[in-house]
Amino acid sequence: MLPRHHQPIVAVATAPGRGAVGIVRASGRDLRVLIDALCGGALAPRHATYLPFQAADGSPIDQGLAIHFPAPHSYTGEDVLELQAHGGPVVLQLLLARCLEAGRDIGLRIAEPGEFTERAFLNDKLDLAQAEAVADLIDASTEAAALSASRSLAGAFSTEIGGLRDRLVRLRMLVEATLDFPDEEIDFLQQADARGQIDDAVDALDGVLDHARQGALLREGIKVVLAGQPNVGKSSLLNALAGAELAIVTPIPGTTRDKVRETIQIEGVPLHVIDTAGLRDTHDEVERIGVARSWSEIEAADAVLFLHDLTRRGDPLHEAQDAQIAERLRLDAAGRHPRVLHVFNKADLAPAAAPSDGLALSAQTGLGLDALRRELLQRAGWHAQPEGVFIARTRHVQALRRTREHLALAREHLVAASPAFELLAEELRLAHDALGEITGTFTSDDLLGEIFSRFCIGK
Ligand SMILES: Nc1nc2c(ncn2[C@@H]2O[C@H](COP(=O)(O)OP(=O)(O)OP(=O)(O)O)[C@@H](O)[C@H]2O)c(=O)[nH]1
Ligand SMILES: [Mg+2]
Repeated sequence: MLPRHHQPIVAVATAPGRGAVGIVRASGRDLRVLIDALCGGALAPRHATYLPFQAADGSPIDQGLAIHFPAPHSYTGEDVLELQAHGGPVVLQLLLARCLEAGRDIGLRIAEPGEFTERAFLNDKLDLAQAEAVADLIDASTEAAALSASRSLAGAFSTEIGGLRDRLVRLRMLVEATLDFPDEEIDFLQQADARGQIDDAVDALDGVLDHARQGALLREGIKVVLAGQPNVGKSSLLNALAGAELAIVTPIPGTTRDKVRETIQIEGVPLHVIDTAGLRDTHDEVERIGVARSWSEIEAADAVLFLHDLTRRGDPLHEAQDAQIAERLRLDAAGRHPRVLHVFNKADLAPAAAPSDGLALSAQTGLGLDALRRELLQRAGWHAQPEGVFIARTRHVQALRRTREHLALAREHLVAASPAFELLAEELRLAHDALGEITGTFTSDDLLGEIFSRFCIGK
C-alpha cells in the first residue's frame, strides 16, 4: 500500500447538479473525530439517524440522515460515514468543506476518482475484475451491458477465473513436486496425466476466453465505418440505422465533409457507427480534408461497410472509382477482405440487380436493414445470449490469451523428446501470473492507477 492509501478521504458521492438527495461520503481507518464534529456524538452502527449536520459553531448546515459503517463492515472495508443531505450543489459543498475542516487533524482529504473502490479492492472486499465491473455498471450504455456488469460484480467472472486458477495451481504443485525427484520425473508426470491436465486447462480456458470476448464486446462494442463514393447513401444509412436525422442528406455529391458518429445498439451490443465524407479525388480543400479523415477512420475500423449505388451499377465511371477504393481497401481479386462488407444501396430503385457478394438494401425504405443488423452482429463475433454474459474488458481478454500461450509452451516442454521440466514449471508460473492480472493478484501499481483513475469521483 502507498502512503496515500492510509489517509482518510471524503467526496460528494452523488452526481453533480440538483437532486432530491445528495450524499457526502468519507472513508478512513477511524472517523470518530469527524462523526463527533458533524453529528454531535457516536452513531449506532449501520443505523440511519436523522439529525442536524453541525457547522463549527454548532449551528446546523442541513438536516439529514447519517449512517456510520464501522470497519470492516463497509464498502471500503474501513470506517465509512455517509451523510445524506438535500441534493443542492451549494449544500453539498458546504458539507464537504465542513468535513475537511473537522477532519484536518486526521489528515482528511478529497478523494481521487475511484478511490473508494480502490480501497475496497485493497481491503479484499472486491477483486480487480469486480472493481472494474463497478465502473462498467455505472458507465453501461445498454441494458444488456448493465446486467452483465452486475453479474461480474456479483463474481460470475471471478468464479470462472478462480476455477482456472485452481487447475493451474494443481498442475504447478505436481510439476514442482517432480522437480525434487529428477530420476522419476517422466513416470511421475505420466501417471498423473499432466498432459491431459494441461489439455483440460486449455479447454476450460477457451470457454472462459469466449465468454470474456462476448463480455468485452458488450462493454466496448465495435467501430463500424460507412465508406464509399459520394452520393451512394452513406448518410442515409447512418440515419436509418440510428432512427434519427443525424447527418445531412442531399442529392449533391460531397454533402458530408466531416465524420458523423453515433452509437446504436443491436441486441444490446453497442455499435459505434461513423458516417464519412464520400471518397473521391477533389480540388475542394475542405472536402479533401474530409476524405483524408474518412481514410483514417476506415483504417481504425473493426468493420467497414463499403457502399455502392445499385442504380449506377455498370456505369464505367462509378465502377472505376469503386475499383480505386477497393484497391486502397486492399480487397483481394474476388473483392473480399475480412473487415469489409459490400452493401448495395438504393435497392428500391433497382430491385433486380441485387448482387450475391454483398447485401442489397434501401436506406430510404428500410428494406434489407434487418439482414444488415444480423450480419453486423455476426461480424462483430456476437453469438451469446445476453442473459448469460458477464462484462469483461480487452485487458482481460489479453491476459487470458497470454495465459493460453504460456500453457501451450508448457505443453511443448512436456511432450518434447527430452522434456525440460524447469522450463515447464516456468511456463506454468507465467500462465498463473497472467491469470492473476485479471483479478489483481499480480498487478502493477501503474495499472491499478490507470484503472481507478477512470472512475467517477466519490465511487
Ligand atoms: N431511392 C433511394 N434514394 C436514396 C437511398 N439512399 C440514399 N438515397 C438518396 O441518395 C442521395 C444521396 O444520399 P446521401 O445519404 O446524402 O449520400 P452520401 O453517400 O452520404 O453522400 P455524400 O455525403 O455526398 O458522400 C440523396 O438524395 C438520398 O435521398 C435509397 O435507398 N433509395
Ligand atoms: Mg453523406
